[in-house]
Amino acid sequence: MRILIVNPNTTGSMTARIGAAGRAAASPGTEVVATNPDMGPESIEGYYDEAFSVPGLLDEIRRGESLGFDGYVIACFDDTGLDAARTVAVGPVLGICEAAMHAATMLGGRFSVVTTLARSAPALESLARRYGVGDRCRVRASDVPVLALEDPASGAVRRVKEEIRRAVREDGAECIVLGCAGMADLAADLTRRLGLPVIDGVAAATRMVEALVGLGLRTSKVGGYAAPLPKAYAGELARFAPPLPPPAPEAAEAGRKMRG
Ligand code: 5HY
Repeated sequence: MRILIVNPNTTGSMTARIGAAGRAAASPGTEVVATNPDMGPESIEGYYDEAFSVPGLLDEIRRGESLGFDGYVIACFDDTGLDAARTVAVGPVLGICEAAMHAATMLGGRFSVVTTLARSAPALESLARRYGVGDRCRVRASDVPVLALEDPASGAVRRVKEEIRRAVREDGAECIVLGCAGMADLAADLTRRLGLPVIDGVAAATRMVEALVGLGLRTSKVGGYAAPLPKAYAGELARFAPPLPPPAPEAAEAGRKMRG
């Protein structure tokens, strides 16, 4: 099977690390491709960035459909554009927050999310309530800008680890969820060092998408995730108007052949 992981921000180095985490988690025989839009914010830190990352994200999902991908991961901890992405995808689409939070509830009672900036925390608290785990989840911010995680000299990783240790001490956290796709490469080492599950949503979502595809399950199209209705879009957004062009037959066929 083929899984497309979309980093909705436009920082290629982050996409590369996200792709490596997804490939490390995937089963043999599963091809994982990581991509990011070429338009939009370099990082997503709050509601405004999140809004402007969605058009580029949807472009990548549409491209994945034309290439015949079987499932998708949205690799931003805000689960950016998740519902809209599900309306244009046939296969399963998982957000890394949703996947990591549900994994945490299967491994422990209370868990703490350690994210980047404080401004990102309210959206994650809202997602925890939406996913039905709000009463078991504490969200902490490590006061680290997203792109500082791309700079080993920034001290960002040290600050994240310090906040994780505080969460274990002060929250009674039984699991830790890494609250940024850019933290994906910290999970294994921290799990060993801290002696409790430290969950990276990129890996969790990749394996969960594999499971759903392997069960032959796809996104439901009988309700809110039905394909967008045809209508006109004005101005610079005109190219996003539904009906979305059907996957180009040769590209879709090529995609199916690549699946093997
Ligand atoms: C993420 N931002 O996973 C989120 C994390 C955050 O660009 N990728 C981003 O801080 O909201």
